Formats: sequence, C-alpha cells, structure tokens
Amino acid sequence: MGRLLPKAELHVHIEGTLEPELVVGLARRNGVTLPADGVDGLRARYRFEGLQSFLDVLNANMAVLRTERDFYDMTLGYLRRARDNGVRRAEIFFDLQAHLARGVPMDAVFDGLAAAVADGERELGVSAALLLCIVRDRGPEEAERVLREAIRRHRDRFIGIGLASAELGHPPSLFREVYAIAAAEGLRRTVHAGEEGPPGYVREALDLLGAERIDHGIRAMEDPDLVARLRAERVPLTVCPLSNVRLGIVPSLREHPLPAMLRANLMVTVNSDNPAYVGGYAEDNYRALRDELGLDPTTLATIAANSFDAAFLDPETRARFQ
Ligand code: ES4
Ligand code: ZN
Repeated sequence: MGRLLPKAELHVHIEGTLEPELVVGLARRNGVTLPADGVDGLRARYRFEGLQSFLDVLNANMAVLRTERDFYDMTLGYLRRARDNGVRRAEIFFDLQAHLARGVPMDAVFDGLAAAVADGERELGVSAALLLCIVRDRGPEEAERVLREAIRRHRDRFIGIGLASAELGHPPSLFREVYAIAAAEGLRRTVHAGEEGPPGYVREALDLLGAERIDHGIRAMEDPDLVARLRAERVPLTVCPLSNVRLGIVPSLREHPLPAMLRANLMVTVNSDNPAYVGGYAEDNYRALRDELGLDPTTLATIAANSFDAAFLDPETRARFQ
C-alpha cells in the first residue's frame, strides 16, 4: 500500500458504503425484506438518473440497519477499505434522521459508529471523525430538534454537521437556525451545494450558514464571480468525480469540471461520496483522474495535500496520520 498517496477522505456517507454483500447479510440477520433478491438483484438497481433516483435506492437499502452492531460492522468495514485506498483520515457523514425515522434508537446509531471510529484508529491506524448530516428534504424543524437532542446526549461523538439529500427546492437559507446552533456549539460546518442546485445555493451556504467547506460545488463553475471568491477565500470543495458520473450529474468523466476547477486554482479535494454505489473508493477516484483525464502525479499530490489542509483536524493529530 506504500505506493498509494496518503489522503484524507472528507466526503463519504457511511450509508453509501454498504456493499451489496453486507446489505444481504444484514437483511438476513435482522429479518428485513429487501426490494430485490440477492446481491445481483440489488446491483441491477444501481442505475441512476439524477440524485433522487439514487437517494431512493440508498434509502431502501438502509432499512437493513437496525442495531448498534450493524452500524459498527458497516463503519469498520468502510474504514478497512478506506485504509486499503491510502486514506489516513476519514470524516464520515451519517444520516441520523433517516435512522430515527425507521425507529432505530439514537444511542444505537452513535454507539455503533463511535465504537468503530475508536477501533478503526487503534486497529487500522486511520483517524476518523463523524459529521451529523442533516437530511434537508425532511425540513428545518426536525433538523433543529434532532441536532439539539444529539448535542444534549452525544456532543463529544461528532465534530461537525453537514447538509445533504435532495438539493433542489431545499435551499441552504432554510437551515440558518440549524447552522447557528451548530456554530454556537463549536461544531464544524460543511454544506452540500452546487451538485444539482444552482451557484446561488453555494453563496447561501457561505453567507448564511457559515460553511467552512462546500461538498461538490461543481455548479459554482457557472458563476465567474463566485469562482473568484472561492479562490480568494480558499474554500475547500469536496468533489466526487465517479459519483457525479454514476448519478448522471455530469455525462462522463471527460466532461467533468474538475480540470477546469484546478485551472481556476480552486481548493479541490477528491472523494468517494457513496463508494458502494458509484463504482469506487478514494483511490479509485484518483486512479480514474490519472488514467482517464491524464492528471499528472504533481497535480494528484496537490489534491491529496489539499485534503489534509481542508480536514477538520488539529495539527498534532494531522502530524500523526498524514
Ligand atoms: C448524497 Cl451524492 C449525494 N448528494 C446529496 N445527498 C446525498 N446523500 C448521500 N449521497
Ligand atoms: Zn454527498
């Protein structure tokens, strides 16, 4: 593994790391009936036409997650594969609201995730931390209530929040109060914006939510003034090339804006997003950029260095893991 670039993965949804084999195993263990039979039946559904068609499949498969042990197994499995991809630091989103909505107790989610994070660091040498990901299409009231409860009961188990799921029609401006609560708690703040949504959503994330990073942000390229601002303020963008192609956000890797983003001197990082669904983990994304877009070793090393600069990481921990 020494030949792999050491990297930080800043944009990965833990529910999106559930490989079909584990979905089937957990369904059996928990007596959950799936919408398709077996690994091949599940895989046949992994053809997406936009973000919503992906989210529908992701949410259906999530039904197999019931117990603390399920969350532990999923997360430690991801951390093993991340380590094999050269990941030294992982900042992991989890969809707490989705699990609560299915009747999973909040403690089961946090206990399982946190135990895997601790074991991953000890047994695998991967530094990991959790980002509570607000499910934007469930609206700001529930988000606020769940965040307050998570802070009250599990504040020391997550380092920040994100905002994801269906972007269009659910602008960042709706979540001002949620992000104000997070800021007051000293939580780090990142926001999915400019994946399917317009450049204005990226501006809102920065101006109204105090976003410290933008997840995706590819549609910012449509707005030259915004590009200039992202460059001047060195706002990290957690770009997910294979995800964008597989979800049909961009037609092909050749047409992906990432090279233009690099030419514009934006602070780009490369991430897997939902590796079990989109055809690759962190190193698979780096390799595709090298093999299909011809990015040179210096550029790839810059992207990897950016990932540590953009991580929510104190200097001491960084020195131990980078
Ligand atoms: C997501 Cl690719 C993407 N975009 C927005 N929300 C998400 N949740 C999981 N994957
Ligand atoms: Zn995402």
